[in-house]
Amino acid sequence: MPDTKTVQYRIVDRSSGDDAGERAAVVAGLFASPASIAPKYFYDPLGCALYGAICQLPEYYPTRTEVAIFREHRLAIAQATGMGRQFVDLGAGDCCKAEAWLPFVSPARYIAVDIAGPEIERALARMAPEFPEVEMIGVIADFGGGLPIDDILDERPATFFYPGSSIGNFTRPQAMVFLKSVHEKATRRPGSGLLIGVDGKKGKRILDAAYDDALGVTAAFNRNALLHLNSRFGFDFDLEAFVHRGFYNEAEGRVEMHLESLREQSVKLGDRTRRFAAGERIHTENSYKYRAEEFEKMLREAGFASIARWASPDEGYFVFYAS
Ligand code: AVI
Repeated sequence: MPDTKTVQYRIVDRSSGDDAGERAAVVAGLFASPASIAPKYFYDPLGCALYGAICQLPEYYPTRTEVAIFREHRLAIAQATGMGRQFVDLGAGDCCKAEAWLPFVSPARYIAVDIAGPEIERALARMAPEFPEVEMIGVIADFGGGLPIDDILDERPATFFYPGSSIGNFTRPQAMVFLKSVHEKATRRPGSGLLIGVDGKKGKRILDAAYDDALGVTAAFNRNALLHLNSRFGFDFDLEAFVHRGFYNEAEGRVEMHLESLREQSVKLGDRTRRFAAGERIHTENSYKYRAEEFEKMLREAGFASIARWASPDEGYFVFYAS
């Protein structure tokens, strides 16, 4: 008998579809000095799996710390956000973090937004039968340049959920643009708010280890960006010729990840060739860390007037609900 169960979710593809434009932007980033690769290129299927493994590493504390805050304060946070709303999961990935919230906030709609299409599709197929009363929508989008969901949201209040300290992967100006755009969407739907996880500033030893773990999973995650670019755009990066660097830059208040060329080498980027000197780095990610007051100030600057905060016992990780 064929499986006749109704599909209870839909996927909206808001990815650019402009492969040539994307490729040109990647090549321009690689030819710049210093060279860079946008962190979105971490998240092909293998990169998503590696990120899942990172979240389980003993050194990588943010995920388990945030989960512990959510567990401990579940009812108070659910009370702050309210029930029966639209629950908008930004950077949803495998949707596991949001899944734990659904029974407590009983949303009318769940909207999962992520650049990794196969990942959200798999997650919604898994979740839809568990929550038949919730309308489920997956949106494939890179929301670094804005949140393309105005026509998907309806007029009901929305909880914008941005966990995992992903806000740290934006520069401060980009983070402000993002917070203002969420605030603007929230204002148009009274009763809405932003539930966000933010990693705090802490000692260099802890941060260095969190982004350069003993098993080398973060190194694999970083180098996989090269593998992804090779398969997506036909480049010929030799993965063994680049080494992972991940460390806390205290002056900038951010963890930086780079790929460092082990020797002088040439890489073919289609019809152009990029020469790398020994020791030259490709900057692949920033992960900004914030003091609680610093981030609260940004939320106020973005227009949020009411801010609740929950912290880990060591005050090293924060969850805010801003409305
Ligand atoms: C997704 N993001 C919040 C992670 C972070 O901590 O900046 C990505 C990551 N990079 C290395 N490890 C984890």
